[in-house]
Amino acid sequence: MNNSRIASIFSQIADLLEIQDENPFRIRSYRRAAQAIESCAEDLASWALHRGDQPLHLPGIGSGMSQKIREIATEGRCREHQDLLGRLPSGLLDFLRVPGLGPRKTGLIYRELGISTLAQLERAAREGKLQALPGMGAKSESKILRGIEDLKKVAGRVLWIEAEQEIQEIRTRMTACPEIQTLEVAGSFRRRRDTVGDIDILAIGSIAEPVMETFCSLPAVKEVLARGTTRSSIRLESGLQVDLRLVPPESFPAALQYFTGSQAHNVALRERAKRSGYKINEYGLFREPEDAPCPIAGEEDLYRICGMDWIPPELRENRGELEASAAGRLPKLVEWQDIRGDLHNHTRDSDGACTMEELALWADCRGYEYLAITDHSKSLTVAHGLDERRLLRQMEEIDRWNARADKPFRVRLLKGCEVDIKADGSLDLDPEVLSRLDLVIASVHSHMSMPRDEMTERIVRAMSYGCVHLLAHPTGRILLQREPFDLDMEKIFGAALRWGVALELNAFPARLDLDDIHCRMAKEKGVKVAINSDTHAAEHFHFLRYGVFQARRGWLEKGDVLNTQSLDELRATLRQGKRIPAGLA
Ligand code: DGT
Ligand code: CA
Ligand code: CA
Ligand code: ZN
Repeated sequence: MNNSRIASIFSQIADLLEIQDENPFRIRSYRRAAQAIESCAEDLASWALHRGDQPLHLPGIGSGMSQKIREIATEGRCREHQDLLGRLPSGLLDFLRVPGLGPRKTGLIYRELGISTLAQLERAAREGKLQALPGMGAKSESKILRGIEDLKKVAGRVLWIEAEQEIQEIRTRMTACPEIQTLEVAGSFRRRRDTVGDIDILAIGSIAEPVMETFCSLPAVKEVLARGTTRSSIRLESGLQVDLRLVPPESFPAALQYFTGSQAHNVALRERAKRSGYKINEYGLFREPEDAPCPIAGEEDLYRICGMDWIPPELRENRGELEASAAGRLPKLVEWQDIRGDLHNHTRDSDGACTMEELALWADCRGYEYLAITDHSKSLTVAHGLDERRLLRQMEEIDRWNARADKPFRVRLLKGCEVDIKADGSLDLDPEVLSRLDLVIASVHSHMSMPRDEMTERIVRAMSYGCVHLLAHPTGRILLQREPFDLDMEKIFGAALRWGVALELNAFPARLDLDDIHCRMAKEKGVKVAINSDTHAAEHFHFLRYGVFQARRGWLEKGDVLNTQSLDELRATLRQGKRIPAGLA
C-alpha cells in the first residue's frame, strides 16, 4: 500500500460524497487530505505500522483522517469508503472516467434520470436527455458523447505501471510456492507497451495442482475464469485478466518467445525460420521436414537459427527489427544508467511538493550531474505559476545555491521554466527574461481541442521564439483518458529542427508523450529527445524509468537523448540550439 493508493481512496471518498451532493466542506477536506498524502515524502504505510501513535504533521490531516490512513495502511480498506461504495451503483464510478463529467454532474444525472451504467448514459446522451438537465447544455452533452467514444476505444486496458503493481504482488506470492521453479511475465508487459490488455505469465513447475491452487486463490482474485493443469485464467478485483501457463522446462524458451509477441513479430519470425528449414511454435524449435525437436537453451537460439541476433522485447513489433537484426544493425538501446540529469521538475514555488533543496538532494541520490528547475508560468494560476518577478527571484536563488561552497548537495542546478504556450502561440512570459535562463521548456496546458492546422501553427509559433529549448509533453495525451492533440507531427519535427528545439518524452506513466512511433520519427529526423520525469513530488523521480522503456520502444540510443549528455555537452547543445537560423535573423 503506497501513498498514491491511499490518496486515491481518499479522493474516491470525495467523489462518492460529491455524487451524493453531501456537505461541500467535508468533500473539500477529503480532497485536501488526498493531495497532502500524494505529496507526502514519508511512506505512510510504514508510519502506520511503526509510529502510528505519533501525530502526522501533514496539512489538512487531523486525528480523524490519520485514523483512516492507519486503517487503510493496515487493512487495505476503510469502513467509510466501503459504506459509500455500498450505497451507490458501482457503474457510477465509470462515469467519472468520462472526460467532461465530474462527480457533481454524475450525481445530477443519477438522481434525475436514474441511470447508472455507461450504456444507459450513452443512450440518454443520444436521445438528448442530458441537455435538458439544469446546468447542462447541448455542448456538454456532445462532449460527454465524445468522451464515451474515447473510453470505449481503450476499454479493458490499464497503464503499464498498474500492471506492474499487480505483478509485484503476484510474483511475491507465486514464487513463495515451492513447486514453482521459474516465473516470467511475457506479453505486452514484457515489451513495455504503455498500456497492457492482459497479463501473460509463464512458469516452470513440477506439479500443477498446488501451483494452480496458489494462483487461483491469490488475494486480488475476483473471479476464476478457467482452471486447468497447464493453463488458468483469473480476473483481479481491478478488472485486469491474468493468464498463467505452466510449461515443461524444455519448452520454456520457445514459450517465452511466443507469448512475448507481438503477434506480428512472431508471424514474421516464423516465416524466416521456415526459410531456414525450421519450424517454431510455443513448444519449441523443430527441424523440417522430419519435425525433429532441436534442444534450445534460450531465446537467443531461436533468433540465431534464423541468422539473427537476439532482439530486445521492446522492439518486437515487426517494425523493421527483424531486418535490422539480420543485417547486424540493431540499435544499442538507451538505458537508464545513461541518463545524467532531469530537465523538467517543479518546486513548491508552483505546484510541486518539494523545495529546491529537497529536489537537489533527491537528484544527488540518483547520481545526477544536473537538475533543471522548471516551474510553471503565470497564466497557469491553478498551479500558482510564476510571473517575471518571481522567476527572476528564483533565478537568483539558484545562482546563490550553485555558488555556495558549503551546499549540502553536489548536483548542478539549472535555471529553467515551463512556460505556457498561449492560445495564439505566444509565450506566457517575456522572451527577454526567458532568454536569461539555462533552459526554457514550452508546453500547452489550455485550449486543447483546437483543429489540426491551428494547433500545429500555435506550437510552431511558440518554438520559433529564439529562446525555447524544449517542447514538453508535445501531444498532450493522457493515456486511457485524453486523446492527443490533433497535430501535424511532420511540421512539428520540421520546426524543431529549424529552431533547434528538442522534444520531450514525458515519463509520467499516464503521459509517456512522445509515444514510441514519434520517438522513432525524432531519431530519423535528427531531433533530440529529452526524457524527463516532470517531478512534482519526490516519488516522481523514478518515473524516469518508464520514459526510458518507451524511448527503447522508439529505438532511441544514448546519442539520441539530450539528457545523456554531460553538463558541458548539454550547455553547448542548448547554446547552439539557440542560434537563429541563417536568413531568418
Ligand atoms: P495485450 O494483452 O493486448 O496488451 O497484448 P499482448 O501482446 O500481450 O497480446 P495477448 O495477451 O493477446 O497475447 C500474448 C502474446 O501471445 C502475443 O503477443 C503473441 C502471442 N499470441 C497470442 N495469440 C496468438 C496467435 O493467434 N498467433 C500468434 N502468432 N501469436 C499469438
Ligand atoms: Ca497480454
Ligand atoms: Ca493474454
Ligand atoms: Zn510540467
